[in-house]
Amino acid sequence: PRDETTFIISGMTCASCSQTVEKAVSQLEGVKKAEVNLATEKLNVLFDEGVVTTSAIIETVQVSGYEAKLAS
Ligand code: 9UX
Repeated sequence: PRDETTFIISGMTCASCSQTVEKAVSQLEGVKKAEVNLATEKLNVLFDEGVVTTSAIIETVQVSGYEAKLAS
């Protein structure tokens, strides 16, 4: 089953930051698509909820050096 979730990311100040976040999350098993909007500080992720969890995604962002939380 697929799910799509938006996260709010803080700490990104340049385009390279957003690429780091995108790449790290994209490489997680179960993630189909990860897209960062630097201007809105949002990360949109399409993933298989049977394989990866939102907390694993948040953790990956944190390990990359940024803060993440669920939007809404
Ligand atoms: Mo450039 Mo973004 O050092 O942290 S990657 S500002």
